[in-house]
Amino acid sequence: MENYAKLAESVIAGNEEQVKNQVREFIASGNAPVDIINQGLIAGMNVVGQRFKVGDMYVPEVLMCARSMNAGLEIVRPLLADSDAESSCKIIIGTVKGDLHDIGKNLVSMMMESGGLEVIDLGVDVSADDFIAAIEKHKPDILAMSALLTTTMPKMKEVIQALEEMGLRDKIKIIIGGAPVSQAFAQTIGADGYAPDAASATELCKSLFAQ
Ligand code: B1M
Repeated sequence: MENYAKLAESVIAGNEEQVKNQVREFIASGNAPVDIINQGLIAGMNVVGQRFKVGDMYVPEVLMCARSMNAGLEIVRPLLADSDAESSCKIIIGTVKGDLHDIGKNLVSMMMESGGLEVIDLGVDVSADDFIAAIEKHKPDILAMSALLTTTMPKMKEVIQALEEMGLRDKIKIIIGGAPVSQAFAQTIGADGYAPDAASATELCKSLFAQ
C-alpha cells in the first residue's frame, strides 16, 4: 500500500514542488491515477477544507493548497485522458454566477474527459446568459452546473428557468453538484440529476445520455 498520506500532507502544507515530485514518483511506480487523486490530492484538500471551516487556515494558505493540488492534477491529467473510451456525448460545465470555486468542477471535468465525454468548460462565475449562449452555440447533450456556496445555489434554478423561458429546457439534460447541493435540491429546481463526486457525475452523464 502506497503512502498517500505524505502526498496529502504536501497538499496541506501548500508545497507545490513537493506535490509535483511525489505525484511523479507515484506515477513512475505504477500507481493508479485515480488513487493518486482520491487518496492523496483530494484527501489533503479535504483536511484543508475542515481547517478552513474552523478558522485554523486562512484564504492565502487555502489558495496555496489549491494551487498545489491543481499542480498535481495537471500531471495526472494526461494519464486520465489516455482512456480510449469514445462517446459523442457533449457536456457544457461551469461554476455558477457569483461563485469562484473551481477545484471540484475541474476534477469533474477531468474525470468526464477521461471517461470519453466531450467537455466544454466555461470556467467560474458563469451567468445564465453565458450558459445559454454556450448552449445555443455548442448544442450540448448535458449541462453540468457546480456551486460551492449556499448563496449561489439559487443561481442554478435561475439558469433552468431561463432555459425554460427560451424554450430550450427540453433539448438538454441538466445535472448539478457541489458540496452544498443535494438530490433533493436537484428535484426542487427541476434538474435531471445530482452527483456527489466526479466519478458519479461521469456515470450519471453516461446514463442520461443513453436514455
Ligand atoms: Co471557499 N468556501 N470561499 N474558497 N472554500 C467553502 C465552500 C466553505 C464551505 C468553507 C467554510 O467556510 N466552511 C464556505 C461556504 C459556506 C457556505 O456557503 N455555506 C466557503 C466560503 C464562505 C468562501 C468565501 C465566501 C470566503 C470569504 O471570502 N469570506 C469565498 C467566496 C468566493 C466566491 O466564490 N465568490 C471563498 C473563497 C475560497 C477560495 C478562493 C479561498 C478557495 C477556492 C479556490 C478555487 O476553487 N480555485 C476556497 C476553497 C478552496 C474552499 C474549501 C476550503 C474547499 C473547496 C474545495 O475545493 N474542495 C471549501 C470548504 C469545503 O468544501 N470543505 C470552501 C475540494 C473539492 C475536490 O471538493 O469542491 O466539494 P468539492 O467538489 C467535489 C464535489 O462537491 C463534487 O465533485 C467534486 C469532486 O469529488 N462536485 C460536483 C463539485 N462540483 C460538481 C458538479 C457536478 C457533480 C459533482 O456536476 C455538475
